[in-house]
Amino acid sequence: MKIQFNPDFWWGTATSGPQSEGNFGKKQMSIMDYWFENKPEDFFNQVGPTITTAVYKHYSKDIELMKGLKHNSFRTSIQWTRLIADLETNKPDPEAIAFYRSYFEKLKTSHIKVVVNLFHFDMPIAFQNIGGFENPKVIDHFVAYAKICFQEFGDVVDYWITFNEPIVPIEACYLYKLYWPKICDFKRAIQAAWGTLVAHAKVVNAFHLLFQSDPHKQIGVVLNLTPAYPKSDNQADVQAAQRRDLMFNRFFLDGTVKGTISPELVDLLEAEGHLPKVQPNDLKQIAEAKIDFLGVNYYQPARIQAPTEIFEGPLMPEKWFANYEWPERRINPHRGWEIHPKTLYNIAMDLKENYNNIPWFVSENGMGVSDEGRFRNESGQIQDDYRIDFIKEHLYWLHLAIKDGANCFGYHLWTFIDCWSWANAFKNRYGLVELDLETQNRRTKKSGEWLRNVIENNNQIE
Ligand code: BGP
Repeated sequence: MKIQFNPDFWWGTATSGPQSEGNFGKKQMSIMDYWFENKPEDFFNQVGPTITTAVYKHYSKDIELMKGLKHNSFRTSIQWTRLIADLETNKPDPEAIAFYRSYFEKLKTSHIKVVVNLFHFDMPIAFQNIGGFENPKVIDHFVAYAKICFQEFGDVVDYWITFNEPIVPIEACYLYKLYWPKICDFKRAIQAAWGTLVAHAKVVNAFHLLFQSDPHKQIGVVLNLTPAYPKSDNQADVQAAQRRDLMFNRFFLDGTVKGTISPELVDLLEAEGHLPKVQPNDLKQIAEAKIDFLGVNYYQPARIQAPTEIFEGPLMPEKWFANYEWPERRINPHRGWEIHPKTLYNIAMDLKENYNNIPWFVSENGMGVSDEGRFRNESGQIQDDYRIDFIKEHLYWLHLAIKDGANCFGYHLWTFIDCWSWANAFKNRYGLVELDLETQNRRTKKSGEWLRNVIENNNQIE
């Protein structure tokens, strides 16, 4: 198998501020900080966001390492809770501005395109306590924060992202009690999802107004797409999969790429009396906010069947569909997630055919592995051939999709250096570079060297 990507294809990795910066400088408390302070037992080995890759201190050296691995692009996020010193007045912190500025400038002078995300699950607790994005006041604060980011860093950063995986906090904070504040309330979930979409749209519109004369400045969103495959061709299974797709993929995909909401989803929610409260200008803002590009995080598809039992109790999406375990699925035993690279091709064709072939890139894809120390060779380097195979298979399908007309311009792996993760902390390691938590030493894994060779070898994979 020989695959080749364009010379200008984006190669790189992604992380986020809260998962990599560490406990330095001043910071307001996010829901993650608050959660850890109050329930450390929820976190793997009781390790919270205070222990990370400490990028705040090490970014300069890390960027050198990135250069060595031939990255031409990289995504991270600004922490709202770091940048803004006073959440009431939206006053920024000069120390935080200086940190991000120096970090982004170092990337730029190293010829690494920097993609900056404004929100990666890190709602300030003070705002969550007044309803998060359910509350229009919080949306206004988010827009004010975004404008400060554009003003402060707009000369260094060309590529911006409003939200990473906006559906995840809806599921994790509002439906399934996975992340703080661990609410289980479908109506509030819908209101928070609506508020997130409106916040996204207002930020995109503000961005386009600010940079209208500069075609180099672009803004998009990162969505985790999980195509829903029905268990069978039976109408009930097919309908269940469609409903799951509407809720968990199409709401944000249609809302951000087309500026519309699917009428089927509106009907479903209306029938339950669960339509969100809509402010006078919301629909106009959403319709006007066309993104310039899309980031797709792809890990696994969803396998869906019709609900198997009569649903009782307060409404949950499970009234409409149930998960099912496809007997033929290949599972990553460490993370429990299905490995199905061909789905990346299917996503690409969907974007081509139904989303006006919007320019997009794979903004996250990766394999989380626990206890990776087992795979060291005599010299101590992690031999992660499983990760190389995982990447190869996904790139194979991506390359076929590009041949078939997909408008995909890059591939970012999750992640550069093993990083902290929500609740799972350092359980699942994803990095091209290993982090020694005791010493903070970094050591490139076999996969990092492999990817460097791909890029050096003219973007060619054997
Ligand atoms: C993605 C998130 C990342 C990261 C990754 C791995 O959905 O955008 O922030 O956490 O998942 O997740 P985990 O560490 O739970 O395996």
